[in-house]
Amino acid sequence: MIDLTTICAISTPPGQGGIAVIRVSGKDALGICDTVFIPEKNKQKIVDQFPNTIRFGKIYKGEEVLDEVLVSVFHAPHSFTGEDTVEISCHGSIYIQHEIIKLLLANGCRLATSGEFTQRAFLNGKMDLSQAEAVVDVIVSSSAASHRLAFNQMRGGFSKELQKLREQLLDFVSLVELELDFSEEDVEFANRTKLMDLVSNIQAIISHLIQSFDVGNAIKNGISVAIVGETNAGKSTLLNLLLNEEKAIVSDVHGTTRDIIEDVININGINFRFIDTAGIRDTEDEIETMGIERTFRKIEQASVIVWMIDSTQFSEKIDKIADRIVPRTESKNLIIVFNKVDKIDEEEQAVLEEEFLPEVKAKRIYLSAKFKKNTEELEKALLDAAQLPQIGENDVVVTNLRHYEALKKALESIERVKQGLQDGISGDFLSQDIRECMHFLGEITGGEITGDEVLGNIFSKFCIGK
Ligand SMILES: Nc1nc2c(ncn2[C@@H]2O[C@H](COP(=O)(O)OP(=O)(O)OP(=O)(O)O)[C@@H](O)[C@H]2O)c(=O)[nH]1
Ligand SMILES: [Mg+2]
Repeated sequence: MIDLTTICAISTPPGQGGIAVIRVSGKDALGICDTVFIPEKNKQKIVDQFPNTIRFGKIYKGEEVLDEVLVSVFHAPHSFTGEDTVEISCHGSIYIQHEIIKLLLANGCRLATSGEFTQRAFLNGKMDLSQAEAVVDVIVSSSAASHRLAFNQMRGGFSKELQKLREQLLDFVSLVELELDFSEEDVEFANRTKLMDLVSNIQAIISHLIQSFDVGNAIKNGISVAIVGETNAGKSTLLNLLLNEEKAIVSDVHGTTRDIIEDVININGINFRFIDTAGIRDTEDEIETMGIERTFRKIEQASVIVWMIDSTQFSEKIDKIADRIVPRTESKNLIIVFNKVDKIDEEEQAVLEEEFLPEVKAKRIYLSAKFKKNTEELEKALLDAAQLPQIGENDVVVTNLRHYEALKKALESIERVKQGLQDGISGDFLSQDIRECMHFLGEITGGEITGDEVLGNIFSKFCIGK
């Protein structure tokens, strides 16, 4: 059931800013705001104010003027939520913001719950669920790539793709079900080869969307890069260099880093999540051993591995570490970084270039983390290793785990349809599987979600005021 109470919340970030925006939405939004706002010029009420206009005036707390504000008015259904909406832009004082909210509550508003404005936009048909979810992604996007994906999804790019799929499925199921209606006569309206083509096409589109999740996830959450290697190789120095901040402790004591340290930075519009790890060595120290176990776990989880080697120290010890690192990086991108090249001469570097594990396929960089030499080359190697395809404005890439799960279920159903066609199973079984596939696709856009609990769960991830 749609709750029609008028809701209000501060939509700008918590704390003090230049200005703050308070949003009021619901059937009494205009009237409630009239109880606290008096415009500067004529005394026209907000309920009489033209929609999509802004007025200057004062907010009163009883006789006292609380603030000078701007009030923007939108009429249903032409607002974000689809309801009558007022946005009050006030000065950014925390006191003023809270006082205005208190006044609105006293005059009949209820405080909005997390994501309630967007939830209403969805319930009022202003956007489908995947678009509503993209609103959050747009808000939190922190790189050009994640912004582009989220924005495309919010504008309905993904929804259109799903709509096309559903239409194809509908064509398909209609043909199959038509046959069922005439089952006595044993006719075949749907040419089996044509059906097979159709189902293969749908399967390919769904698979493609599923595959895009790896890229989408990497863009949204950052590409994970584990910096690993022997103790004292300069891993923490490199992390600090990349982050441009003294995040990790650096010292010439072996075994300085014992836990995982990570942070995200943006290189050329792409977010990388760098993970500094405990140096690998044989040790009796219990805590250090636990740290090293974590290093190996991070190697498993990360998609790019930067293996750091102290160029001045490479010896038979390296083989032992190589045995522990190289087999774990087979399906990943490995970058070998020879660090501290400021301390070796050209001849020594040539030996490294020729003799260091020639059989291991990896990009090799000769770096001085301490003196910031060749860092650009490393950044370029990282961008190459990220292997992100160029994403155009209209490309659809799945970034949301819920969508990914639904697509996987849709794929299972469509694969059953394909198998069914091959096995010549009867039309009613085929139609059941096709309808199931449509159901899972519908879960993504929200058309097939009925439970309040599911919706509540999705919108609870939003912040209040959105
Ligand atoms: N000459 C030179 N010294 C460096 C370079 N990079 C790091 N160092 C020094 O090497 C020592 C170890 O650096 P760290 O960054 O702490 O090494 P780590 O790999 O994090 O070591 P653990 O945390 O013990 O595994 C420090 O004294 C650094 O100043 C470099 O490029 N050249
Ligand atoms: Mg360290």
